[in-house]
Amino acid sequence: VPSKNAYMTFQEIEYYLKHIGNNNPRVELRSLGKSHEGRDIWLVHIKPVTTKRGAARIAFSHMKKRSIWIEGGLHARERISPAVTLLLIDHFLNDFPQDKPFDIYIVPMANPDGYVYTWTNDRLWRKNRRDNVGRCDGVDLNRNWDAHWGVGASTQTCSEVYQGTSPFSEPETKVLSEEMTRLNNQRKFDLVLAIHSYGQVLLYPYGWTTNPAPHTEDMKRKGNVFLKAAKAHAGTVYTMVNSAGGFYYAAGATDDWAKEKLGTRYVYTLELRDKGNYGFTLPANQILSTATEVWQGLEMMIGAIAPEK
Ligand code: 0X9
Ligand code: ZN
Repeated sequence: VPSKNAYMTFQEIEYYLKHIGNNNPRVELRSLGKSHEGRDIWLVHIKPVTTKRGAARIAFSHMKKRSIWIEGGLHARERISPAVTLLLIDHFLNDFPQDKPFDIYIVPMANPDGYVYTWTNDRLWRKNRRDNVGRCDGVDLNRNWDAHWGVGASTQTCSEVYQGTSPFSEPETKVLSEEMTRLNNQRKFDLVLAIHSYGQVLLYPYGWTTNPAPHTEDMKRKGNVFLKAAKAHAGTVYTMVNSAGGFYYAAGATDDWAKEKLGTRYVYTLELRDKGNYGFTLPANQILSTATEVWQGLEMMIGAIAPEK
């Protein structure tokens, strides 16, 4: 079980991932490729299985299959994101009804170099560790996706929202997008969720324009299911807004790319706790309750999404 009361180092996270990859037959652990500094970008695939036999087993194999993609840790300093994402793996394995065939794809640590850097050098580092031509290092990986790249982002290497030299210039976004494309071609994702912090906000696309994205009403309806179920655990209030309208304009993010290029119906960026009191340095004693409320919200939301055609 991943740590519930302390933030794990990258080494500890890798150790844990390899452990579940080796010990759980439902888990397939794969490296999608290497980060700029050569660390693995791990994908956890939780496969659908049923313990049912006979006719029920055959029925299971004929049911409409679902797939979900969850990205954590794209921004280095948002330490609660990988912490929660790792605990979600545990919930999917232990608390998720196995009566429907779901493929769950989880990347708990999308920016390992940045994460390590927050432990060794700068706790509030956001970007990856690209060695830029120019004064400062790092590219904002949530401005580097090939979706209206260049809107609401910076061309200055020293900026916190530096977009990089071209869409998918960074190995991290490149390997993530390639795997997402490959899987989405096999079977369209039902839900793509990018987990960030902070603000307690569930954002729906687009971030590059206030023009409504396809299926906006559906996203809002299912988003409300999340908010309500998440609040039930510890009373934490999450709100829901459109990225560009209620937050700020920013393109080149995972969510807009999934919406536009993959055509995913349900796409969200979730900003976890808190609302600014601790901000990115959320105390570790809030990991467990944050993960629990997110799980409860997510479980209900998936339940609401799944019956649809
Ligand atoms: O700015 C971001 O990348 C996200 N917020 S954060 O504070 N975690 O950095 C929000 C991204 C929302 N989506 C789009 N703007 N497309
Ligand atoms: Zn973020």
